[in-house]
This record gives sequence, structure tokens and C-alpha cells, in this order.
Amino acid sequence: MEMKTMNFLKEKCGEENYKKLTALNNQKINGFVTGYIQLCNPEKVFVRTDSAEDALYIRNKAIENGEEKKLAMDGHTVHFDGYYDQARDKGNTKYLLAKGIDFGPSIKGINKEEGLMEIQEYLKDSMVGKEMYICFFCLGPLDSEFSIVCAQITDSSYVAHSEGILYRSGYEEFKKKENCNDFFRFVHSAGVIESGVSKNVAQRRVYVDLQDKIVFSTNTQYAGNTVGLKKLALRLAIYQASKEDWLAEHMFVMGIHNPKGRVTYFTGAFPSACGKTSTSMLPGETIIGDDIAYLRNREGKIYAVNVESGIFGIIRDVNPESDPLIWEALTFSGEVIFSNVLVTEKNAPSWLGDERGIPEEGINYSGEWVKGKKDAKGNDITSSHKNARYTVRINRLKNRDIKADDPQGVLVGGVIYGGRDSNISVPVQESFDWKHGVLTMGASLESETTAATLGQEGVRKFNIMANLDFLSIPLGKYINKYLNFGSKLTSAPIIFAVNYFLKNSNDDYLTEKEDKHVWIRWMEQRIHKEIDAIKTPTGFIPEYEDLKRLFKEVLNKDYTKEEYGEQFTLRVAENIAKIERIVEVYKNSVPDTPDVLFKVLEEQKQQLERVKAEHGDYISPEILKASN
Ligand code: OXD
Ligand code: MN
Repeated sequence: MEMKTMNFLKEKCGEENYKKLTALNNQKINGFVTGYIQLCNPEKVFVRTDSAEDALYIRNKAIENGEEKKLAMDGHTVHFDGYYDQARDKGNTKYLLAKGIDFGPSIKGINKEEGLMEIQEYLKDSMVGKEMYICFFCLGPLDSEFSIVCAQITDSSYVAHSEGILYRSGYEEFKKKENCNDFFRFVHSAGVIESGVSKNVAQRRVYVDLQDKIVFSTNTQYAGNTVGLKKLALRLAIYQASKEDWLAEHMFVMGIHNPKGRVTYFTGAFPSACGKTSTSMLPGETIIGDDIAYLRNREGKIYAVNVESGIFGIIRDVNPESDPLIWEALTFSGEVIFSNVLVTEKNAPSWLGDERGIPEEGINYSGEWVKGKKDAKGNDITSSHKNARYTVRINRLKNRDIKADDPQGVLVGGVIYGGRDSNISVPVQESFDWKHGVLTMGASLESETTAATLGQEGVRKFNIMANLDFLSIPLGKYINKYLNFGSKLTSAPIIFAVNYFLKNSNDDYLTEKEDKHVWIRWMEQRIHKEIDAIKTPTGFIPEYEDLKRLFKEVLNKDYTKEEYGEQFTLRVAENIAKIERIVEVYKNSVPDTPDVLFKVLEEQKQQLERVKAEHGDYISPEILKASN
């Protein structure tokens, strides 16, 4: 490093932080940090190593500067985001693309020069009077071929604190990699803060530079837009994976424990707020991760790791009944950040669906709150936001899998796709093979929208592999990548599709929240070839007797033939309409769609037409079985 730069860094960082930074011996890091100190102009700089002391420093700062407030329970804090900054901002999240590059209409881009100029303008002097935190993390287990090291610059102690819970510290990992220059970088500034929240949300931007592996985020605090290592890193990882031979997915990783003692690992992709975390937290089973996985082919089989080490989970409906293990982690002392919940007069968090009743008043993301409070547009303000969250380490959970940090990953037996679908698909079905699963389940996934992103809720939207929001390569290329990846496997996992949200014509749910445990235990037995299934035009579905046995074994419930009949009736017209919608999406907005997708969907449609001609629009599982 040039003498001038060294002196500048030393002066800005102070002796101790300068030492921590330069001990990494990494020219690219030094240049990166120097550049953003010059641009953002912070009052102070703090460098986070892997020490407990540094983690505590950041946590204390968050409390000192008001980004978090202590709650009554030891270790608990609360953070509020601005009223209009409560979800991922898809509209303002864009890729910085060089001239002439276009990823197709499903992926938002902005001219790189223009985008960089805009973001530099928002970052300029954005940290005057604030402290800059420079943090090092590792996506994936330490010392693992799966993992990627990252550097985060932020002026938010809440963001730095959240990342300290959600990711493995990576300072020593950087040191080991001697002068490595291939890593992900994130630069975040919450911008001007007024009454504790980002003032200029109209200038909220998340810009992703895939070539330089750097993401910028400005004028926002909501973790989905600011915690670089979460969905921002997923975008970088998808791009990198597409150039190498692996997959970066919006998936949980969990172990299913058969009563005989065998453990089978599953990954599962679901859009936000569609049961992904609650599946990975099923009682009696073990969790590796609930949100993002990297998958690699080793000796013809898929292995997966959890990229994270914590959960940024939706808190709504977490209660002792539905999520006993999370409930325990959230209601005992220990480190938890609650965000956008209601804080009661007892200085305790309260949230929708916690089954303790909604208090009359408290403090929430709108300030002082009383029952019946309305916003400027006359809409009801709920006590706790629907997308309120908790941030907790997985090692606080009793069901953490023993292989959670295994650098080798775990062998994947099953891959699950799920969405919020009130009237089409049966609760569980199995694909005919990898290609069929990828094309008709993953690439055809639709889901009704939720509060996890800005915009209207309950609208049915196409969401390929539950990963659409994060895709950084054209969709056709992504599908081909999946098919290619599968073709190199000698023992591919089985692909399944689930639907936890199926309703009858009276708008009542046909399944209970806990039934998903039965579906996954059925999949486990299918993987081990212990039970038969019924072949239908859309996939294999369970036999009644197997589910009856599993309902008793897993949930101690008597499962009736009527329930089975209603849940597993093939809704032919709805399935055909879905295929037609999906084909339209690909025809209209995915110019590079592989032909095989149209071919497989067309075959499935013809199968459906055929059974429709014979049996009508609604075909019971008994009839389907009889025609096997
Ligand atoms: C999340 C999301 O927070 O997908 O995991 O929105
Ligand atoms: Mn997610």
C-alpha cells in the first residue's frame, strides 16, 4: 500500500482498527475500505474481527445509538424500520448492466455507469457524524469448498449486529486465504436518519454489480434490503454458480429422522412466508438452515450446506402450539433482535398470532400505537407488522442438526418445491424424474404474494424455483443449468411438490399446519422405496393407507378417507389453466426458454385432457388408482 493511503487509513481508523485491518494483509480490502471511507466520510471506523468482544461492541453500539432498544428480557432488543420500509423493495433492486446487456424482462437492470453515478451520489458523505463498521463473514461453513468470504461496510450497527447473528464470522478465514481477491463486497448506508429511521426512502436503492461482485444499498434499513449477506449475496452467488458447477438456491436444509434411526436430508424452496421456516422446524426433526443453500455435485450426488448460521424469520403466528422451539428461543433470555413487533408497557415484544392477545397500546413501527390507529390513508395499522421478524442464532435451537457446520455438507435425498396455492395442486406429489420435477414443479412454481415484499398481497405470481426475486441470470439459462446439473448426477435426489394452502370451494383450508410433517415423512419413505404410490398425470400421489398410518404415527390423528378424497382429488381444469399460464409467461417474457420446457408441459397438458375426457374435471384418487 502506498504510504499516503496507509497514513490516511491509520488516521481514519485509529491505531487499533488500523492494525486489525492491515493484519489481513489484503490489498483489495485496503483499497475497498479506503475508497468508501473517502466517499462516505464517516466520523469513526470500526473493524470487526471474529472476537466476542468485537461482536459485543457492535451490539452495544446499536443500543447506544438507538437503532435497537433493550427489552425486559436479558439479551432481547427491538429494532424498528420506517413505516414505508417494511419489506424487500423489488422495484428499486436492479442489476448494473454494461451497455447492450439485457437479462430479459423478468430481471430489472440499469445502465451500469448511470446506476453507479446515482449510488455514488447517495453514498457521498452519507456517513458524516456516523461510525462505519467493516465486517468480515463467511457464507457457508468455515474451511469448506462450498464457502465464500465477504466484506461488509455499513453505517448501521443493527445491520452489522444482525449479520453477526446470521452469518459465520470470516475475519480469520480471510487471513488464511492470504491476499485473496475473489470475495463478495457489500456497501450499505441507511442515509440520513430522522426519528431513528431512514429519511429519504424515495432514494432507497439496491444495485447489484455482478462482475465486480459488489452490492450497494442506500436509504433503507429493512434487513431484506440491507443485510448484504442475505438475498443480495444470493444474487451474486447465483451468478457465480452459473459460471461454475453448482447451484445457489432459496432453500432450507433439514434432516428427517425415521423411527428406525435413519436420517434423510431434504432441501426445500418456497417463496417468502409460505412455510419454509416452519417446515425446517418440524418437531422431532433437525434443522441445518431455513433460507439459503449452496448445492454441489460430489461423486454423482448432491451435497448441500446452509449458507447462514441464523434465522431472520417471520414472527407472525409463532406461538407455543405452532412453533414450540422457536417460541422457546424467543421467550427465554438470550440474544434475539425483534424487528417491527409491538413493544408493550412491560417492555416485552408482542406480535400477531402469538396467542397472548393484542395489547391495547404500545410502541410499534408507526410510533405510539393504540388499538384502532389508522395511517394517513385511513388503513388500519396492525399492532405488529405482518412482516415483523426475529433474528436468532441457529445454535440457540434444540433441534440444530449435528452436521449444521459440516464443511462437507449433507447428502440430499429429496428436493421440495412449495408455493401458496389455494386451488390447484394436491398437498404432496412426487415428480417422475429430475427433468419432470425441475420443469413442472420448480420452473412452473406459482405463489400468491405475501407481506414479505412491497405491494399487494394474495396475487398469484409466477416464481421459478421460489428464486425469481433473486435471479441474476436469464431464466432459460437457469433452467438449462438445473437440467445440466441433474444430468451429471448418478444418484439424483427425488423432487417433490407440496401445497400447504389448498382450500375447498368455501374458502376453508383443507389441511392443518402440522400435516406437512406427514407429507415429508411420506416423501422420506418414498426415497427409501418402502411404499408405493399412485401415478397421476401431474406426478405420484400417496396411497390412502400410507397416509392413514403416517397420520397416526406422526400426529396421532385419525385420517379419514373423506379428507384424503378431498385433498387428493385431481383438479384437472385448474391444472390445465396453470400450464397455460406458465406457457404464456415463458413465451412472452423468457426469450431463451429451452424447448424441452414447452414439450414437457405440453405432454402433461395432453395427459390431463385425456383423463378429463374420461373422468371429468375433478377426479378422485380412487379413480386415479383404479386407472393405474
Ligand atoms: C426472507 C425473504 O427474508 O425471502 O427470507 O424475504
Ligand atoms: Mn427467504
